[in-house]
Formats: sequence, C-alpha cells, structure tokens
Amino acid sequence: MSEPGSPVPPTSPLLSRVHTSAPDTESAIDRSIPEFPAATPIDEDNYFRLHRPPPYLSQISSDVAEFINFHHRVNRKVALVTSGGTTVPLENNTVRFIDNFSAGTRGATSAEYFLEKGYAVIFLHREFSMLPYSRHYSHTTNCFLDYLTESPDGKKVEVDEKFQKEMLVVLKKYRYAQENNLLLMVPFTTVHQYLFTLKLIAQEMSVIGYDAIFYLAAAVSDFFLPSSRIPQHKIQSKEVGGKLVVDLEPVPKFLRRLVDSWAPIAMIVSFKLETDNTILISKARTALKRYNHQLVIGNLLQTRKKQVVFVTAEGERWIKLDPEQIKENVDIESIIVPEIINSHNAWIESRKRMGL
Ligand code: 9Z3
Repeated sequence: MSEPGSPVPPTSPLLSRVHTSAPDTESAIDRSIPEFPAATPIDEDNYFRLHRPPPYLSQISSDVAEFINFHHRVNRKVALVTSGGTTVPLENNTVRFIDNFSAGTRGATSAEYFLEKGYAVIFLHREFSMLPYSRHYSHTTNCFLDYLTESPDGKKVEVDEKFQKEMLVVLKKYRYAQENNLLLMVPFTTVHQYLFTLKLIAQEMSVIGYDAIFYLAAAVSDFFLPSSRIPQHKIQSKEVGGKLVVDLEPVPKFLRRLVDSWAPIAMIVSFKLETDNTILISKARTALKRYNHQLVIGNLLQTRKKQVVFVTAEGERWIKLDPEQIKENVDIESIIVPEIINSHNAWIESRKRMGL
C-alpha cells in the first residue's frame, strides 16, 4: 500500500499521457463458451511426454528443494504465488507470440503481503513482469529517474527528499526478505514453461504437505500451439499466402491434476477472470466443483483492483474497497491475503484433525 497522501511523482514530460494497455472494451473476448473438461492422468501423460521440458528445469528443481528444506526445518509456511501472463509462441525461434494483458500486479502485491505475514514465498512469475517491492518503482507511468535528484555538489545521485520516507520502508522490507532467504524468484515466459515449472514446484513442495499454499494468480493461456506443429523458423508471409491462420489447441486444465496428484494436501486458491459480470460467479462456482479445491477468487478485468468475490463450497462473499480506501490507494491484496491466511490456518487444523 502506498502511504496515504504520499507524494505523487510528476509524470515525466518524456512519457506519454496516453495509455494504450487497456483496449476498447467493445472488443473484449466473449468467454461465455463452456469450460474445457479437467485434465485426466492421460492428458497429463500426453502433455508432459510429448513436450520437451525446459532445459533449465533441473537448476530450478535444486533451488526449490533447497528453499523448501530451509523453511521446512523451521516450520515456516510456504506460499507459491504465480503471477503474470503466459506467452504462446508461434515459432520455435520466436519472433511472434500470443500474449495477454496481465502485468503481474496481483501476484507481486500479494507476495509482499504473504511475506509480511511470515510466509516464505516462491514467486513463479512471467519474466520482466512486476516483482514484489520493485513494483513500486517499475512498470508505472512514471519514469524511475523522476524519483532521483543530483546531490548538491552535482557528484552523486540521491533519492528525492519527497520520496525518501516511502522508499526507505520498501527498501527495508525488500532487504529483510532477501537477507532471510524468504523470497525465491522463478521465472517463466511461455505457457509450456509455466506448466512444467508449476508441476515441478508442486512436487517439490509436497514435503511440507498442508503448510503449503498455492495462490494461482497468473493469467494462463487457454490455448496453445503443440510443439509438433510449431515451425522452427519465422513464418514467411509468402508461404502462408499472405494470410496467417492460427489453429490452437486447448491447454489441458491441469488444476485438477494439481489438486488430485501434484499437491493433494496443500491448500489451493485459484483465480477466475471474466469480463462479463453476469457469468463471473457461475464460472467461478463451476471451476470450484470441477477442480475440487478450496477457494476460487473471481474478478473482472475492469474492476479487479477494487473488488473480488471469494467463492467456496459454503457460498460467495465480495471484498470491495470503499471510496476512502480507493482514495488512499489501499491494495485490495492487503485484505485478500490475510483472509486467505486465516483459511489456510483453518485448513491446517482440519488436516491435523484428520490425522494427515
Ligand atoms: C487472475 O484472475 C488475476 O487476478 C489477474 C490479475 C490476471 C486478473 P494483473 O496481473 O491481473 O494484476 O494485471 N488470474 C487468473 C486468471 C486465469 O487464468 N484463471 C484461469 C481461468 O480463468 C483459472 S486457473 O480459467
């Protein structure tokens, strides 16, 4: 959360005041089509057998195992926070790819609140999307140079007096997380890398059982181009007759495999994104039933920073920022995450009672 009434950096004259990241809502995709079925063990076997794992996966595996063991020894709970959009490459030597809008704000902000509440966080994020702590100064419409000034003697760079207080708070939290090995950054870019890495991390995390929470905020593509059909080199316009027709396959819905097989004792929270408010709750409820996990958080593209709806087996509950909180720039994640941590504690108690 930004400090209430904290100074707003001037928009650099070099940056445009026009924002291009939000397209015309009239052109939003109609997602009222039925959901794809949950992935079966056969779908899982096919996908992970027919696609080559990313070459760096063993490096990630040892980093994750070390991180989990480190926190397991002191009984610290671990949150896997996924964040940002996945790409769908159209060529192996990728010039063109399909992407989505997600900047990773939800994930990066939520990770900060999990850390604040004493969790260790594995941050599975789209490379170059928002990161916990640095998000306060990156990806904004303000240039980071606007936070800086020259020292009076003109020999050094200093943080502008106006931003000292707020930046010091962020810096201390960042350093604390770093020095105590509380935050492990794991990147992905493509949907394929995301899926391989999610499965790997889930399996590594199984040693901590119910002390693990999965907070799946990444915007994962619903469609992809299987490796058997990806051309090796840049698609040549003359070869496709001047028209590019993209024929994508549905991405298997591995959330069910996560719940049933990869992390069966952990608490799992997924997000459901829609653009049409009339279908949000029913789609979230369908996802909850289909994947059989603990919580779906529904949100609309247009209002996701101000309101979300928690959908559980017991019912649904909205969390909405009030006008005062909106004015004060309260992060909605500062409300979402503590609520989830309460549910996680209840989840742990219920698992213990079952003797798990
Ligand atoms: C979300 O719904 C996230 O809240 C947002 C956050 C992606 C909207 P930003 O990065 O946006 O802060 O700009 N994430 C999940 C979206 C998703 O792909 N869900 C799947 C689905 O809807 C289910 S796992 O089918």
